Amino acid sequence: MDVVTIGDGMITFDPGTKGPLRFVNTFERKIGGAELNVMLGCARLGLQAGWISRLGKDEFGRHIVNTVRGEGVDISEVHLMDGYATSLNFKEVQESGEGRTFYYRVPSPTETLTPELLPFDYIRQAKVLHLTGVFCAILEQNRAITLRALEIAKENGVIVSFDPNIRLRLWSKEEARETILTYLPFVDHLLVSKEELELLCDTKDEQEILAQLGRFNFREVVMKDGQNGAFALVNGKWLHVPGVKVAKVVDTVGAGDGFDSGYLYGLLQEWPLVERLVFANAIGAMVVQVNGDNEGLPYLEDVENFLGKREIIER
Ligand code: KDG
Repeated sequence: MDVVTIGDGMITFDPGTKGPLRFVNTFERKIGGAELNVMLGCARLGLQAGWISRLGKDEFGRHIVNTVRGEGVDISEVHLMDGYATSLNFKEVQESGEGRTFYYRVPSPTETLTPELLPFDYIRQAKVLHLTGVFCAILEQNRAITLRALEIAKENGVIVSFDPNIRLRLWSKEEARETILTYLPFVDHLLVSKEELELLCDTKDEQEILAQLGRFNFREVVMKDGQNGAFALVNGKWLHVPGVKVAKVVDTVGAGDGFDSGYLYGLLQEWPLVERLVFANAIGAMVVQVNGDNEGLPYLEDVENFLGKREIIER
């Protein structure tokens, strides 16, 4: 495996109309989940991606597994659990375009995972372990699983990338900070947003943030900044790699996951930092032009085409 992850997967219901959810009568059924999105992105780029998960043994669990398998993600460590319902996520879109998310994880089937049940060899043989803050936010017991996975990776020379992906609908700022700070000593590549960095460091002061980051042993810290692109910490200073402006932003959900998949692809090709960030920015820009959490994740040739490196003749 090039990259493996651990996370919940969910059915995402997109409303057919705008406005309060109680008046929405039709929904489109899609799939989502931060870690799952990253693996879909990696698989579309041609990486061998593996997903460790637990879903309900129900029609929705089967649908997710079939879709993910069809996309080429390894699902040998995804199990459908008797007596559990697959997690759901209903989206509400207000007239202004602002959205709200309603999670139904009652509880998440990942509740059946324990540190002892983690597939040791599966993690050990991977080149990269990619984890995010969503998995540890949804269930308190998942925090020990995350820690165990990080230990396995470190003990076996697996590169660790981590995206805090802080969802304040899932946990408080304090809980997120306290938990994620215990993971950072294991992290090689931190893929974070500016807001998350400020939350984790509990300050907006740039110098203080740099000082706090300096206490860890990161190989790379990458700060994602949406349409503005990304920043990487090089010799104590932020190096800016501008993003790609898109004519129309349709849906920003999943853009960060797309960015992560591009970054991981570049990392595994051993590309220089700037090339990695240009590629990752391009994927973020492509994802926001399509509705859905993962529908806009491109194939490799699509990114090359987007970046003007390859011409695709459409007709
Ligand atoms: O990053 C996008 C994800 O957040 C989305 O696909 C689903 O909200 C989600 C979650 O909790 O993983």
